[in-house]
Amino acid sequence: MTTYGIIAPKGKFTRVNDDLAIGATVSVVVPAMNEAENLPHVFATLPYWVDEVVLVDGNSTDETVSVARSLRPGLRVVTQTGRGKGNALSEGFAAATGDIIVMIDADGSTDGREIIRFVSALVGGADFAKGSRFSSGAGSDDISVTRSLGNTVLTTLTNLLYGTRYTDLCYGYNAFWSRHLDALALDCDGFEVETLMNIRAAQAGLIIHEIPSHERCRIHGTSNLHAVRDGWRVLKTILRERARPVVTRRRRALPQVSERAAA
Ligand SMILES: Nc1nc2c(ncn2[C@@H]2O[C@H](COP(=O)(O)OP(=O)(O)OP(=O)(O)O)[C@@H](O)[C@H]2O)c(=O)[nH]1
Ligand SMILES: [Mg+2]
Repeated sequence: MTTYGIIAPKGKFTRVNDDLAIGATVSVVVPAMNEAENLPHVFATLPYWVDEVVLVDGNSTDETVSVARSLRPGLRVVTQTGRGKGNALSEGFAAATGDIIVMIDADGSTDGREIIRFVSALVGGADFAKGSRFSSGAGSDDISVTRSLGNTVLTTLTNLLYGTRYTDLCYGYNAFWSRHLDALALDCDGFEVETLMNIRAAQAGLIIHEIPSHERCRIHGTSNLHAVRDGWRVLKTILRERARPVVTRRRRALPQVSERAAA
């Protein structure tokens, strides 16, 4: 058996298959608001080796919580105290206990069978594994022309302002080592949360890998996203973050030999 991951902070290894174990535990955080009909499909795609699933309930008025509990004994349920997907994710991340945190949606658009790609990138050296619907090998059954255009403009602006080379900005499938939660310092409420994560991960000097992902259509129900309202929030986030003082964790360049000799 091959073991990947040089650090096993909690001394636990997660066996992914007969040939592979990783030295880390994996939590999956799922924000859900009225997704009872979709959860059976979503949970069915989760790999058996995931250590913990945290469902963050947005005060659903349907059977989201009871359906989720019946599907997954041992499920952890967090009832969010604020409003919006950003608040839900912040509270879910804070509750998660895994070394690695993966975020997926509860509407059936993100496929749990892709989690291995994200986890592999992290144990292979990335700090932050960022899903993309537009990188090579990726796709979307769901995105409209208007949203695609808006996403392209916002992604390009982010790349120009922050020196990143992202191919996608507003996608809800990402994963990271939980030790970087402080660097992300999430403090937003709405759908701008992925943008904020992507910008702060870059500003903190994290090693970011884009992971090709195929976005599917929401299976049941209607989207909570409003393109204009939420696009505007994303734009404000991109511009506002420029003014924020940043402490990067990028290593300082090694001192010149002469400086070291003089020390
Ligand atoms: N807990 C919680 N979950 C939310 C909230 N808003 C959205 N979500 C969840 O976040 C995920 C993404 O929300 P969607 O409404 O599908 O929005 P989207 O995926 O950005 O947009 P579409 O591409 O149109 O589906 C889903 O699992 C929602 O149930 C909220 O206020 N609280
Ligand atoms: Mg969706």
